[in-house]
Amino acid sequence: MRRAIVCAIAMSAAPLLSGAAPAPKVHSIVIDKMRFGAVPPGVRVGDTILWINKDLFRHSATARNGSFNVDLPAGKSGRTVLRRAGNIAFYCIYHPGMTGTLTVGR
Ligand SMILES: [Cu+2]
Repeated sequence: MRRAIVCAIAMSAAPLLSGAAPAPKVHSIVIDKMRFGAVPPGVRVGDTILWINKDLFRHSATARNGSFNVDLPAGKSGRTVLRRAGNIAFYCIYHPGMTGTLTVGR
């Protein structure tokens, strides 16, 4: 019982002690004129990608490794929370010529 209490205290204090961990960020990638816009630098695990579709067409943001698949009707936006580090190639399932690569750091 005592051990459980100590453990709970240690866990609750952990975020205060690990001051180096940055807060998650939201990065935007704009889709316009049948292209994915610039992929932002400095994307890390835990961050969110906000996909903004400015086109009059439906698009998707679909990871080739299956880690996300966001449907993006015309003029709409959608979000992906990144859970794994690495290079993630993505494309649009409706227009396979639309491609990009996200680099996700730890
Ligand atoms: Cu598309």
